[in-house]
Amino acid sequence: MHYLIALGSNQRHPRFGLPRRVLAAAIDRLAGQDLTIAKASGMITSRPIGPSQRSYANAVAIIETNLLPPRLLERLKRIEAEFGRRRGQPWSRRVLDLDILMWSGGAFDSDTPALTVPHPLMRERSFVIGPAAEIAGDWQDPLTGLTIAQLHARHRRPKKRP
Ligand code: A4P
Ligand code: MG
Repeated sequence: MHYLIALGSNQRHPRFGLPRRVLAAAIDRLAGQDLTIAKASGMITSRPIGPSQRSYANAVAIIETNLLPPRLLERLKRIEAEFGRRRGQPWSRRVLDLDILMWSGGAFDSDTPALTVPHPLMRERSFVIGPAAEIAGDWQDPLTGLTIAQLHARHRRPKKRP
């Protein structure tokens, strides 16, 4: 199975340092016996969406693993916790956020744990779609039928004035 995952950070880590370093360390930490990193995008600095004022470092990665979505989510949450992320307000600043964007199995939805793939906000977020277009342009969004390259092109098109 292939997954596209998103990484974000807008707070430094006491050991790893600045957000970009945090993302690099998270990619290292993800790789293991049952999970390989197939590709990682370049890192971008992005303006924060939501209440937190600090800019984010963002990146995406393609991983290969036999873990099913709920098990992969568990793994991601464990790594977030290890990196010292505190559960608090949603969208608050964070050392590390790991989201599942897409997987090769199509759509996936469950209540326990709460998990929706493709990630519902993925299409609107340039900080996700930009890096994703770099390494997964041909992946197709099962909901809209559009490829990531097409979603990316939509972002770049100037918005029409009302
Ligand atoms: N969940 C459901 N679907 C998924 C999925 N596909 N991947 C559930 C991961 N998790 C999923 O997430 C809340 C719950 O969503 C999880 O327990 C899981 O069961 P969370 O990570 O605990 O909380 P959160 O991070 O506050 O929410 P979320 O939805 O991850 O926040 P977002 O939407 O990621 O927003 N601005 C910039 N520039 N860059 C950023 O990276 N990130 C956020 C966080 C806001 N603004 C940002 C950025
Ligand atoms: Mg998250």
